[in-house]
Amino acid sequence: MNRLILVSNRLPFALERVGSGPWIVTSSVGGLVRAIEPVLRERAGTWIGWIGMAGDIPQAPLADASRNAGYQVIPVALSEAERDEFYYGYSNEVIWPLFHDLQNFCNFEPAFWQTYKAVNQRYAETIAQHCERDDFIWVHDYHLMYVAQALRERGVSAALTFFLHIPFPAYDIFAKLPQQQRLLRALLQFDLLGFQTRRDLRNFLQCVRRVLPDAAVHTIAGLHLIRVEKREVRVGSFPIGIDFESFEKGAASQEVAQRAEQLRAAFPGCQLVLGVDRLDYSKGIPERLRAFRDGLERYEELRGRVVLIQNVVPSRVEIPRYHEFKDRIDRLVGDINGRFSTDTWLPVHYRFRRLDRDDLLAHYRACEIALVTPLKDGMNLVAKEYCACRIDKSGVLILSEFAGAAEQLKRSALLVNPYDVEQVADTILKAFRMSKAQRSMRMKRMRQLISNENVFSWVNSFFAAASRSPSDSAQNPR
Ligand code: GDG
Repeated sequence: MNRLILVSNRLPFALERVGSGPWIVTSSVGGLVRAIEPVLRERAGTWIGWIGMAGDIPQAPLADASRNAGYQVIPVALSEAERDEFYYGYSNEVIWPLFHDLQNFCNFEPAFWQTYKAVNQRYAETIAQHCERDDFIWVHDYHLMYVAQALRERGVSAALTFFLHIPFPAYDIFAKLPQQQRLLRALLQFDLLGFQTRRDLRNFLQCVRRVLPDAAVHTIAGLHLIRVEKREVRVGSFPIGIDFESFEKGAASQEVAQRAEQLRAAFPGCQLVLGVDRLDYSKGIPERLRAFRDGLERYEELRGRVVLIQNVVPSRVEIPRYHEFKDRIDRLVGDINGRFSTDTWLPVHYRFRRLDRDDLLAHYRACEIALVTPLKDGMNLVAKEYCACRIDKSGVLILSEFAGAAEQLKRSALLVNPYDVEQVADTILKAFRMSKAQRSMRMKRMRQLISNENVFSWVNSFFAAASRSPSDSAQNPR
C-alpha cells in the first residue's frame, strides 16, 4: 500500500498559550480528520500544513502532537506578510468570494497572486523533502491550487491528487480572474481533481474548454479525462459526507438529551428554527433574517409561536468586510426584536460565539426546523449534521438550492432560493405547518442517504477513482 501524504492549509491541530506559559495543543475533531486519521496511521502517513499562527513554530509541542496522533506532522511556516497576502489576500479576498459567485467582494491585488505562488512553492518544497516516488499525495482546497505545478517544476513525478471543498464557478464568473489561464494549467498538473458536486464539475470542464483550447475533454464512466500537454488528468465529483454514526450517537447521549430538553423548555409553545454558521457573507445570514422578518410581518400565525435561534461562530474577523457584515447582522437582529418582541416572546435569539460540541448537538436535537440558506456553498455540513442528530426522525430541513448538499437532498428537504426573501418566508410557514407524518417521511429518507454516503465512503470513493486506470472504461471525446 502506498504511503499517504495529506496536505492542507491548516494542520488538524491548534497551538495556544496564555502569556509565556506552556503551549497547549488542541486537536481538531472535524469529520475529515476522523475519516483520514486511521488511513494516515495505516499507511505510514504524513500531514503537512500550517499551524495557523505567523512566525516561528514551537517544535516540541508539535512533536508531541505527532507522537500522539500516530502519524507524522510537518508544519509549514508563514511570516505575517505571507499570512496577510496568501491567506487573507489571495485565498480569502480573491478565490473565496469569486468561487462563491460574489465577484464584487473580490480584491484583485496583483501582489496577492505572487505571494500565493510563493507560499504554494513553500508547501511544494516541504512535500518534495518528505515524499518518495510511490507516495500518494492528496492536496486539499483552494489555498493550494498551485502546489502541483510547483512540484512538477521540482521534478516530482509522484501521484498528485486534489479535492476542492468550495464550489467551482461558471465560466462567466471565473473569466473575471486575472490569473485564469495560469490557475487552470496549474490545476491540470494534478492527476486527479475532485469536486463536491456535478454542478462544480460541469463548471470546471466548461472553463477548461473555454480557457484552454489545447485541452480535450473525454468522458469515462462516471469520471472525466482531460488530455493536455501530453498528460491525462481525471476529474470527478465526490460529495463529501459526515461521520453520521458519531453525530447520531452523540445526539443520543444523556448530556445532549438534557441540554436539548432545557433549550426546549426555555421556549414553551414555540417551534424552534435553527441557524448555525461561521461568520461569512456566503452563508446568507442577513437574507435569512430578512426572510424571517418578512414571515413575521405577513403571517400573524407565526408571531409568538416561532423563535429563530441564530448562532454565528467568529471567523476571519481580520478582514474588514467580515466586520461590516457582522454589523449588518447585529442591526437586523435588533430591528426584528425591537419590532416584534412582546413581554413574553423574543423572536430572535442570537449568539456570536462557538458552541461546544454537546451544545451544538443539543441545538440540532431541540430545533424543529433548520434554516440552512447559504448564497452558495461547496457542500454545507450543517445540513447533514442536523439530519444525523434528528434521532426521533422528525424535523424539517429548509435548504438553499445553491448549497452542494441540495444535489443529494433535493427530494426531501424544502429547497429555497436564499435571495428570494418572500419564498423563504413562505417556506418557513410551510415547515411550521407540516404534519408529523410528512416530517418523518422526509427526515427518514435524508438520514438514510447521509448515513450511506458518509465521510468514510467519500474517502474510499476518492481513493478508488485515483487507482482506477484511465483505460478501464471506453472514452468518448466530447
Ligand atoms: C467548507 C466549505 C464544505 C458551526 N458552528 C459551530 C460548529 N460548526 C461546525 C459545523 C460544521 C462546520 O462548522 C461548518 O461546515 P460547513 O460545511 O457548513 O462550512 P465551511 O466551514 O465553510 O466548510 C463547505 C466543507 O468545507 C467540507 O467540505 O461543506 O461548503 O465551505 O461541521 O458543525 N461547531 C461547533 N460549534 C459551533 O458553534 N463545535
